[in-house]
Amino acid sequence: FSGDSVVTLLDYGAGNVRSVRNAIRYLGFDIKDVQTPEDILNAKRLIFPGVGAFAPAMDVLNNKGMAEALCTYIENDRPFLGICLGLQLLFESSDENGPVKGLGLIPGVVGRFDSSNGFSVPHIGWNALEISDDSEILDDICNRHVYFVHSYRAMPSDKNKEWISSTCSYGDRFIASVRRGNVHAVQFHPEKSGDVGLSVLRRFLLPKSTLTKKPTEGKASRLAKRVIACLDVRTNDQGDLVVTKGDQYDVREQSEENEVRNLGKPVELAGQYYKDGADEVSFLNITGFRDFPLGDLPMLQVLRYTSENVFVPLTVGGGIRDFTDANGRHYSSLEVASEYFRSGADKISIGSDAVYAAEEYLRTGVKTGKSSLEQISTVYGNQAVVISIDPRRVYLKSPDDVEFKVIRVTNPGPNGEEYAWYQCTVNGGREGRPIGAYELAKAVEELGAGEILLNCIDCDGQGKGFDLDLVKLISDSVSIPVIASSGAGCSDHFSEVFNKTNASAALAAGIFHRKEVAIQSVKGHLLKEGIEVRM
Ligand code: 1PR
Repeated sequence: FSGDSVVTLLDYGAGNVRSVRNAIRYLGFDIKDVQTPEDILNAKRLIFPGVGAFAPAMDVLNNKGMAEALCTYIENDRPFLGICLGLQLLFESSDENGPVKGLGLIPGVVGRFDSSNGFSVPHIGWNALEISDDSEILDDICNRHVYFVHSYRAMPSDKNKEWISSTCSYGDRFIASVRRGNVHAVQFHPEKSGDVGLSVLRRFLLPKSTLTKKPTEGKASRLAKRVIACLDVRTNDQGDLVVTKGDQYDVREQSEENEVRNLGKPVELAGQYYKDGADEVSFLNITGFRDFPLGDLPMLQVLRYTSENVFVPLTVGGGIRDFTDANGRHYSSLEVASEYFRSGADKISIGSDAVYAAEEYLRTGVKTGKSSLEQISTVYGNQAVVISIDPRRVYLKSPDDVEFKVIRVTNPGPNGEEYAWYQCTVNGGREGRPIGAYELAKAVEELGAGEILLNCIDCDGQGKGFDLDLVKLISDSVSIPVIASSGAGCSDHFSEVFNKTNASAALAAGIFHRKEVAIQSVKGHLLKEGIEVRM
């Protein structure tokens, strides 16, 4: 390694720091991993992307003698950048599974967001900052959004005010970044904040003299509604991994050949959507329920390649469950998820397995901690676990016809039915289960899900708009963020779902793949309608 192009990275092995590595390499730097406390003391510049939970992170730092080295390094005003938990650990203590003692360099206690004031927890998404004058590495952000994902935050006080370089408002006004001399830490994720985030890293890594201050642009003021591009991926009949798209989950052409629809290559399309301004990209491995995903190496490869050039959050779903292969080797769902995370995913999404877990939880009232959802959220945090719900609308004559949550529908059914319930399905919509979307959403929230991806089989691929009755029902019932999905056909459908429901994000597939509407025009439309988006 030649001195100036090397960044020392403190990765204590508790989770996925692949995106930070990718961003550092993308900016032209080499990475030296910290192996011993001396590596910290000898670093020219150190990046500390904290992942996982506070207590295990402090345990590792203490046990490896790194806590002391970090304190010495920071007290000597050496170039440091902490990210997310890498900011929180600098404080005196955290309430996360605690109180747990932190490094104690900054006065204050890290506490959980309060969801009782109507704000979804975790705080997931693109938010605006209030930046102080001498923030330095934040100079390019100006009035643009950066990406946050966390349930805990540090609060400003008289005792820590000298450290604060920016704050962010989400229910509370919390500390978004700190700075003292050459020591910086940010609560948001620069490696997931697109161009704006890369510029934060660049400002930390490059000598000040090579940087100029950019003119102010953008008008971020609060949490933005997210626009997500979704890629349903599967192997076609020729054995190639393709992006496909169904009509009500049927992905085969209505032709004699009955081929799987091929709408493009996953890595290329994801890269395109990133450039077009997608706030997140989701991959759903739609045949994962029958194929074992770790046997599906192309999908892992897709994630690896995509994450090298796409610096917004990536979600991957499909086939996350326990599995025993033909040789009798058992893989836990946690191993499957870990492989997805190692390959570049920021969040994983669980469909079928979450339905079984919720059914069991509702039947027994016991949280076993053994379901894929519980295990993955315990290890990686609930912000990393999305539950994908695939419901089908079932019309009813009377609200008393079923034991599940029934709503009065805006548009009556084919026989004039005024009511409906939303039946959950598994295996890509192939099997209906005895549980409704409402019951499922409430149960998975209790089991530790961080977000809900709410599809609707009836609306999928129809281009007639989201199922507003369903999105309203679910987004009013849980305090975790809800992503509305299925049915977007034009920009108006996005403003409609944001104006009429509490959805935090809206996801679309077909209209983007077929280039009917560009992501930027959806966002331009939302902006004109007074809905905050990241431009
Ligand atoms: O059950 O954990 O293996 O996960 C399987 C995952 O694959 C689930 O998230 C499930 O939603 C998804 N899936 C399974 N089969 C299909 C299919 O289409 N045959 N795709 C499928 C679901 C729904 C959305 C779609 C939106 C927007 N796709 O992701 O992208 O409906 O489409 P639109 O904008 O074109 O209307 P597991």
